[in-house]
Amino acid sequence: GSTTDRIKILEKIPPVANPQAKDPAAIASNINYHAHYSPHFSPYKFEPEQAFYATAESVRDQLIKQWNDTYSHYHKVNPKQTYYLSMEYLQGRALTNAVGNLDVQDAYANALKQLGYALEEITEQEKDAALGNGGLGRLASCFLDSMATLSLPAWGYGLRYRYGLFKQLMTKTGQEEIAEDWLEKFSPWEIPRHDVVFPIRFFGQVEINPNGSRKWIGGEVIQAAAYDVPIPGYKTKDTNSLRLWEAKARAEDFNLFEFNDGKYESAALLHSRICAVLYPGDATEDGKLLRLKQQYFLCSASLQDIITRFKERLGGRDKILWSEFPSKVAVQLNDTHPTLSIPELMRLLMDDEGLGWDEAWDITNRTIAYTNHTVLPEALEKWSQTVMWKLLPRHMEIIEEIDKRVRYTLNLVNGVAQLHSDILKAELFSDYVKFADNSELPAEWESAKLASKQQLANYVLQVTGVSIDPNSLFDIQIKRIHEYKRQLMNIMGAVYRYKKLKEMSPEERKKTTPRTIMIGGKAFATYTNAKRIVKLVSDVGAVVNTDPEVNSFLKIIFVPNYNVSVAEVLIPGSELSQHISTAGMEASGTSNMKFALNGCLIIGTLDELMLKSEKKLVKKISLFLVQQLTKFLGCVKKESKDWDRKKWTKMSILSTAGSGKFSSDRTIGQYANEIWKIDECPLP
Ligand code: TH1
Repeated sequence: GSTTDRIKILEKIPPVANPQAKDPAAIASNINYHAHYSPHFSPYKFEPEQAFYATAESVRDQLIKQWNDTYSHYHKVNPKQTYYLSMEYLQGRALTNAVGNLDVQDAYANALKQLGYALEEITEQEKDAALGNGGLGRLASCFLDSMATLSLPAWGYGLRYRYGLFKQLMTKTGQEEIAEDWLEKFSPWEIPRHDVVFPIRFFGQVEINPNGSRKWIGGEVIQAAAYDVPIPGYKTKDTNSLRLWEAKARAEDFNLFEFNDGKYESAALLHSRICAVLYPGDATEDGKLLRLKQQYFLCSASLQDIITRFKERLGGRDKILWSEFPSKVAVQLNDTHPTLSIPELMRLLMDDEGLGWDEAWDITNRTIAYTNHTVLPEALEKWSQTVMWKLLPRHMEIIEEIDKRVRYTLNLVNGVAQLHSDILKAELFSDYVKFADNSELPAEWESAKLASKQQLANYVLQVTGVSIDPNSLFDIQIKRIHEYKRQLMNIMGAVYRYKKLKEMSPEERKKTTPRTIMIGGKAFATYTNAKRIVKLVSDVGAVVNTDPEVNSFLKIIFVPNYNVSVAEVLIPGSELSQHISTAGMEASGTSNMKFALNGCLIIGTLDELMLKSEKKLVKKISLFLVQQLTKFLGCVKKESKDWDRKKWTKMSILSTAGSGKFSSDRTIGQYANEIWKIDECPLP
């Protein structure tokens, strides 16, 4: 309808602030209330964008109730709580997830229908929250979801980047990066906490007191301000928090005289830019000073907050028993990025709370755990001692002391994968095999897959202008573009396929399985080879897709701007996906599990087959990485022969049936039992 039609509809529905609305009519009134009284837009417009914000605010009201209840429940029970520290979270869109978890999907769809909209049209309006690069950030977001779903008292801590991962625009020259302005209008999901602010120091010097204790003083101090994002669980009322820190200059540090003098770049203002942008590298080294500052900022703010909460929950006792700290707090570090948490906790315990080294070290050891995500040497962050001594002098003293004392003790670290080559053994799934052969399930399975493929085809047409056939085999590779992930080998395979098709007679071509190869992913802006691969894929596509002789048998698509919501369209529509990183280089990969769960067959590198020659090759990552092309094509050929619809469907059903182990709920359940030793704490 037109703008005037929509306003007429709104006039018939009284705006009512009823955050607990459950039935469609009351929800429609509540949405109308936000359209009028949350003054972000003119109430004389009710276009899809405004409708999205009003709907999101209405849903947020329901979340806030549960979020408050959960918080006060934890406060009362005072259970041991986990804090997940990560420099990255790839949350994607929140509205669909929130209405699903609150179990109000139908009610909201109905309410929006009364307001002249389809729910899908409204959810499409939301910008992705892309505060991460790839697998590591998405894993953190899946973990938050699972922690709430399992009713675990567990919070996430991260940074509120003003700009998240760049938007990828495809032009004639290849990828172009555009700033992702996810906060342009505002985010309906964040709750600014003006009451939660901590000072963060940089530079300065260490003062030694007469009694021998040490104190870090001077330098520059800025503020960390909290923004909370409610994280609802599935089929539970428990709603946890993702607390994102924003950097702010302190008013007293803002030198008005200097500013009036035309000196706009005062130290205070420079520091307030710490959270300006996410570092857009995925598993790459980055020794920049600003990144180190970001990391320390996250660690210090989060630990000060954790200690404050520990003190608040003493239950009226005035004496703090620090030995109790590890029985109330578990901190998980997502890769090396937040490891400054270790010297920071030591510093806070010793210098601020007056504990001795041994006690502080014992507490730190029992509180903090670390997960490793990669073996790529270039991803191990290194900082020069000169920079560290300047920026964090007290931490360097502590780090040197730790190094002296524990250099020869081996600590246990957990990784993100386990080789389980026998996991898909058919006998494990004998029950499922019966279902896979059952006469009704395969047909339903195939039609569900076809519907998802149709949606994907519509999406591809919309973003690339190329129409693809939902009856062709959908072969997908989506991940950050990296030489070790071997998108180059995949596209060379596609070129080989194209050449073979060109050589065939029309009759021979008709006997082949029509295939649509889709590749998507972002390349780090200064990673030249990765950007050349992006360009190559789209150029090969331009040739193949316009070749009338073969384009009904093969299409090659570069899917632009791969992100969480694009993945939500691609993965359900996939039949075959590529996980062909060089052997030993991919810590685990995570999209592989999402594909398998969605009934997609996956082609992967077998780590056990790691060849000596390949081992040598990967040391210096180079375009010779396509050496494995022949082997890859052999594998692809075998999979082509397997392309018998009935057989595929059975394999697909077994793939989904066998992927329960890869649910992040299972992972988090195991973390809770084995590492954090925390119990569930559901709302009564
Ligand atoms: C990824 C790994 O490459 C991937 O194999 C793994 O499945 C995923 O983490 C989740 O565990 C990593 N992403 C990053 C990003 C940065 C630094 C290191 C890694 S490892 C910035």
